Amino acid sequence: MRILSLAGGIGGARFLRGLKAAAPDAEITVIGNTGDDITLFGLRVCPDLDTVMYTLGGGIDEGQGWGRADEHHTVKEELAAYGMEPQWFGLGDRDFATHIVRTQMLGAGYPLSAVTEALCARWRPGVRLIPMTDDRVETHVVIEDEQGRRAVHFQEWWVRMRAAAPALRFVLVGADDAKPAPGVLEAVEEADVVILPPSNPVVSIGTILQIPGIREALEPKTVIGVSPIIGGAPVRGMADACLTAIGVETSAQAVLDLYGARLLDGWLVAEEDAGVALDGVQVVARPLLMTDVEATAAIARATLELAR
Ligand code: GDP
Ligand code: FO1
Ligand code: CA
Ligand code: CA
Repeated sequence: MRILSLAGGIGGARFLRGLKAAAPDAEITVIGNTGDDITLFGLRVCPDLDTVMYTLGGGIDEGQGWGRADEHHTVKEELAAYGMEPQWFGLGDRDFATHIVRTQMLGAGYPLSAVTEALCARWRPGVRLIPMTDDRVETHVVIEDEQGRRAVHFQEWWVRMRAAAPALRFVLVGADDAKPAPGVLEAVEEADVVILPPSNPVVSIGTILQIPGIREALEPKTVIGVSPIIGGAPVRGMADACLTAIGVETSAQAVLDLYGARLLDGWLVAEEDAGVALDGVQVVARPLLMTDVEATAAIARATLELAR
């Protein structure tokens, strides 16, 4: 069986670990979000691609959910000693090596998809991980606070401000001219089932769907989504701040309505959200907490059953 999944960072990566356990013989392709990407100290950092790669490859800091296990921060401390900014983004020494390899390859002319494949040759994530696009796109956030109205990089809003400044809107800079990375549309075409994992519906899944051609390619496929919102709140992170910014309520029903019946064929909600419904979409209520790999595999099995 060929399974295609979109993915953001932590939510997507954890779901994929369960999916691999649930479907060990499946060929899994993952389209990763690159809207979170940022250039720091001259290095290109791709947080969501790395979170998927490290989580599935066994290198993730499990407690934190992003970055490397057994990490040290000597380089960060030394940069800070020079007064280098920003100091609000925590890059570890082991993680730095990934960004150095990536930046060197990008500088030599390799597209991000080829760079990601090269990095995955080390991590062997057990899935084919493709960035949504090789073109440079970045999510910026229009905010308004004491300093007035301005746009900041998504990471500055998310990490430095902890999403405290209300977002007026998100802009995926570069999206209009971006093309799906090589292999993306082919993987969609060949997929027996497409999964939208419980990733952020706005700045992870919503971002991937904004790359021209991807949403249109997905619509005719069998697409099953897993709600990242349980009982009116995100399980972790600040997805509520993102949903509010685009005028969508933080509920499993509202995210279902946002994705819509043109895209979705099935929607998994938590048991406390039973009753959520939309014409043309089959809704099933199941335990949706990814507490461990076995619980997550059960969620993944439920998505595959819904697809049948
Ligand atoms: P990020 O890029 O690291 O923010 O990760 P994603 O976009 O892939 O996923 C973030 C979303 O995962 C958040 O909105 C959470 O609500 C959701 N999430 C995290 N853990 C769980 C869980 O155990 N169950 C469900 N259903 N959603 C979860
Ligand atoms: N998230 C944080 O909250 N603080 C950080 O300092 C931070 C550093 C970081 C470094 C590398 C990386 O791959 C991810 C990192 N993240 C950090 C997570 C990252 O900001 C994610 O994009 C967000 O969790 C939203 O998806
Ligand atoms: Ca992310
Ligand atoms: Ca469909």
